[in-house]
Amino acid sequence: MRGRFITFEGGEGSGKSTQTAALAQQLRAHGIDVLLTREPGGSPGAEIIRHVILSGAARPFGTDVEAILFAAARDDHLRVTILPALAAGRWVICDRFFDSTRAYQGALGAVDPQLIRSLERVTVGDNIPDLTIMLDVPAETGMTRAAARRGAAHADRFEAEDLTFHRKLRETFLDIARQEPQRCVVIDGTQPPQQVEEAIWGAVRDRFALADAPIAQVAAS
Ligand code: Z5A
Repeated sequence: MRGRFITFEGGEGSGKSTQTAALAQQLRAHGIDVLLTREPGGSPGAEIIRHVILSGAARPFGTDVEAILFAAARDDHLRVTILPALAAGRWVICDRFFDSTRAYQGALGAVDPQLIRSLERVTVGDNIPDLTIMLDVPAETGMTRAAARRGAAHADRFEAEDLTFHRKLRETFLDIARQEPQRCVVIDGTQPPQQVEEAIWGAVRDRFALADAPIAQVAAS
């Protein structure tokens, strides 16, 4: 049986890396084979493109070219990593996917929606996520968290954008969730990590009709 495909979206510092890892652990405790991956990246070819984009090297070519590069990375990631895992029955958790292109390059980068749709059609096609968790935090919170974590290191291509950019980004993700409520669940990411984890687990358990307790507890009861 094909595995399930779960994506996480949200602004920077919204807690995606923390929560994708927590969900993978929870699913594994339920006996589910999980592949944890991320975008841009997740395959050798896509990791090279990640470096080109996040270093800012592609910025002078404009947002259309950046959107095309994200799409090229996604195409490789899907073909090399995600689709084979799903076909083998594994569950795939991906930190960012096509909603990030819609938001960062589409809404914020002003890339023509028709180009965004065409890129989705040729890369993603019917491989739409079964569930998308939108981690929602105010832009200020996310930027403060990301800056604290970064320390003295340089901000990357998108971290360097200003507060207005990150506020608009948040609204764009919430708009996507409003437009596709059957796929997206918005989770309040301002709560302590353990509470965020429980809220996500509730959404995943309900969506896929999973038992509440891990396998070890079920077996012991
Ligand atoms: N991008 C794009 O433009 N178009 C695309 O199509 C795609 C991506 C796919 C990738 O950056 C960049 O590419 C991204 C969008 C763009 N740009 N930005 N900005 P990345 O992969 O390097 O990083 P990111 O995806 O933006 O995530 P992040 O900034 O690393 O943050 P996060 O994963 O959401 O959060 P975190 O690492 O789990 O947590 C951040 C800190 O907050 C950390 O110290 C945690 O311990 C702390 N934290 C986490 N949760 C909490 C709670 N609940 N309370 C308090 N503190 C917390």
